[in-house]
Amino acid sequence: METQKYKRYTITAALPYANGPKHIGHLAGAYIPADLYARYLRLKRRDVVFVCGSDEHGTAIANQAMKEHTTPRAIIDKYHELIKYCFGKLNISFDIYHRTSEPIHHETAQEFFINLNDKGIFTEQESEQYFDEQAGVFLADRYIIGTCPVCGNENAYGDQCEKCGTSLSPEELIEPRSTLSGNKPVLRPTKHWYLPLDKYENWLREWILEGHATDWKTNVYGQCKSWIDGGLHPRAVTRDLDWGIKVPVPGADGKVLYVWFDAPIGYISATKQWAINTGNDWKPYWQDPDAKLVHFIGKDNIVFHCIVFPAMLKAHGEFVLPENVPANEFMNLEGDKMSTSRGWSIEMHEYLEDFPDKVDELRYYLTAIAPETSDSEFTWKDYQARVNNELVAILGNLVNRVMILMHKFFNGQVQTDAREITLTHEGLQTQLKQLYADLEQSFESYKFRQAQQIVMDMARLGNRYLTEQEPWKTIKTNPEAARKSLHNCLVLIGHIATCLQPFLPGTAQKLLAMLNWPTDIIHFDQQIAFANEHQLNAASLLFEKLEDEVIEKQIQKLINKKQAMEAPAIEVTTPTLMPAKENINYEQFAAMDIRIGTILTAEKVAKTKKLLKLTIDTGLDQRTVVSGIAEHFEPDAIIGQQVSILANLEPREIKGILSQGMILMAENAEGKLSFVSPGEGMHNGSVVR
Ligand code: B3M
Ligand code: ZN
Repeated sequence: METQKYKRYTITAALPYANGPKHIGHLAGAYIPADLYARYLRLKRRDVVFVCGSDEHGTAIANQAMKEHTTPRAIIDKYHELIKYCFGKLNISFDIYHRTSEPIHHETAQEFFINLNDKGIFTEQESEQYFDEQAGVFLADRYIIGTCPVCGNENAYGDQCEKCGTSLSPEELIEPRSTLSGNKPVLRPTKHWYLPLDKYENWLREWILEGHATDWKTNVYGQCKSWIDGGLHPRAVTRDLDWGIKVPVPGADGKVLYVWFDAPIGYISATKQWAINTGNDWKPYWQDPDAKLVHFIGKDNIVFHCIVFPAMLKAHGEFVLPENVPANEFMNLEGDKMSTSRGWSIEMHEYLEDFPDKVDELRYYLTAIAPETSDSEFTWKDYQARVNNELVAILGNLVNRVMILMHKFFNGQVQTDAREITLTHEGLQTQLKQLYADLEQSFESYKFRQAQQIVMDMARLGNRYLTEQEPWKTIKTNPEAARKSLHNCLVLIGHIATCLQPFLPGTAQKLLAMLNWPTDIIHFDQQIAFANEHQLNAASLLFEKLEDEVIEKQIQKLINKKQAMEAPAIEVTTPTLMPAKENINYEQFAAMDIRIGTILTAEKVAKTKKLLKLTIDTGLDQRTVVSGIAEHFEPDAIIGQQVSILANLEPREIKGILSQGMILMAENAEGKLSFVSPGEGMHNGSVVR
């Protein structure tokens, strides 16, 4: 019996900002490791809740709304859906993917603030901040532009000059002006609430620097140490902004909670919502000392998860503290930093569009090169090599050989009696046992790269054993020996399927189906057993070899994307205004079922100039629509776009694709197209009439 210190596990993965698509670097940094850990714990029959959701407040959202000439609400609705869709497709097994715009989160964050405020934790301080007198609001840094004191760029932002990269504060700008009115802003006193981190310095020193010196990763511990040693200062937890959670105390009109105050509380609200959905109680997962709280994040979030949020939890007093924060370093791409805005990235949805059937290949590679101790690097060539030389040549090969031989020699029948449910080869048995022990040890210490290698070692072990035993030879001289060795291989494959579940959940399911085990999850302590005369299913290919062309195409695509980002395309136009049409009656109009939907995927239809193949979430379903807009929009640019769709248009086949409905477009006299998109808060499935 293993002794367990913790009764339940609360696993969180950083809430991604819903201000744009997320790339595979994010995936490797937080979401895959968190998923591996959560899946591992479930295989160990531990009580786990795994939560995440979209971070929908803060200037990141407001800035993106400004960039896209739309509202923050439209931005979060669009990107929340896209991000959630991608995580689902990538098999990230969240128990809930929540969002911080939900009322339950607003309430939870406000209660938290009130709790600390009532305890007298905060200090209130006045400071001077730029105010736009015409718009009547305080200006967040991004809403102020002016001349950069370093390079003279006349359009530098209050927080950064994008030309020379210098980070700035608004007071440094020469001739500042408001982006809202264009006027010169004035400095006005404003009051804010501060969390006095300085008062928690001693406690943090003890809790982290003494308490977690050996179990936290060195990169995490090191960052915490330099923050604490550098001296902690009070941090404002409120902002003058109109997008966010209202500060729930008198005298705070026009102020919202700082996004980093509300976002981590989002983990708690997500757990609350999960508990409501599933009939559980959320409290034990956050307040019971037997609960182990683990935050999975990227290294840029360390200070908030190791210092600020724990100080908030400590101040509140009723919550457990994170037991570990296994933050990862960054993953670079083909020799450069990954960046969505510079176009040097592989976005999750881009990968899924090109490789919808290679989810496990991506999961495998991202874990194989996970930036656990230092920055790592994704290259398409290395991805190809890992898939071909490891997944295909080691794992796929073992399974393929064993299945083929079993079918060839024994018609796929496992003839065994109940005594032979375990490995009959002692050497194999001992080695496997050791590998299991190492595997669990790796998981428990958050070494997922190593853990995955260990599962591959199981496959290597199988290949070696098979080569040694040569059942293709012994079948002629000693069929019983052939049967035994193949049987041992099958049992081993059963163990591999079990251990693969966290890493490659789709592949594990395929293996279980081949072995004809009718189960959706195999726990670690479960016996690998075959009934007498057990019949194996037909073998299917686990992985395909990746050809050079496929890889070259991806490298080219990356280069093209970056270039397109640097020089935006000019649209071709053909002016003519459509003449008025004849009247129709109301019934004819009412017969049309027009809905609001979101574009989930978009790709060019091969050998056509005009057509895009779109997947639309109509609220009713997800369906394919072929649309003649390819000359007007880049497929990647319209993912997540909300549109109006005529949903009950007779489906028809276009270039061999069944198109189910039509996207409504506005077209001006110059032939420019635009989507017909709704205003705020229109969810997919909303009716247009
Ligand atoms: N949204 C920052 C990020 O996406 C932030 C994380 C919040 S976790 C509570 O990197
Ligand atoms: Zn500059």
